[in-house]
Amino acid sequence: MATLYYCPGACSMAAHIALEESSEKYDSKKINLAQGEQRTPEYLKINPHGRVPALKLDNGEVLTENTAILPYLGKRFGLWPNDPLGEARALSWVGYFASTVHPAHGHVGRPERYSADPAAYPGIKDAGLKSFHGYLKEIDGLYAGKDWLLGNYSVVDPYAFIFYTWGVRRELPMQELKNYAAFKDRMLKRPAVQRVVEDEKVKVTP
Ligand SMILES: N[C@@H](CCC(=O)N[C@@H](CS)C(=O)NCC(=O)O)C(=O)O
Repeated sequence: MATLYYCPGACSMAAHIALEESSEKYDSKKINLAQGEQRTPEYLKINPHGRVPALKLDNGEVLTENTAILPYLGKRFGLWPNDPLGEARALSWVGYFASTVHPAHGHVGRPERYSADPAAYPGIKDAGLKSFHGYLKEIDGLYAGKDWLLGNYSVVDPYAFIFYTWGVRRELPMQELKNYAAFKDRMLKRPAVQRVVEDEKVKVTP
């Protein structure tokens, strides 16, 4: 049985939703990031990067990074396009979310990674929040006229859903993003998403 290492409300939520969407049994282990559990020797043996998500497979091998875990789960559970161009489009969004949108938010939550000078933190956080908000507006535009980013529901959608909840957490005016808010409501109609939101106690509205 696969085991997901995750933290409530973190970017591991997309993999959590994908697993919950499947009919397969899986195990899950909470890693308390606020208490630094990701840096314990025990967890670093699982994921030497000291981050969630990590997915231990049935054969004991561990996959790390959303860019690997989400396509893997998507292909396993029919939540991934199966034509070459569709797959390239999916990878394009997963890459963009992981390498651009998520790091913008990282500036808000972890300014110490970007400067040794605490006096610089407010400026880093402010710039990160502005960039992050700009990316959320872009995602809002992506969902105009569509239920799901790639046409059919795929692992890319739970990934986009996470950033909506982070916008709520940062008190950004998320209701102004009409397409994104409607997408969030569609996500919340899915029983798998409801179970994960309940388990992770995620705030989805301002
Ligand atoms: N590139 C990684 C980033 C993972 C990541 O930064 N996860 C955050 C939670 S959203 C984390 O584990 N943070 C703990 C820390 O920074 O110490 C991925 O996309 O999987």
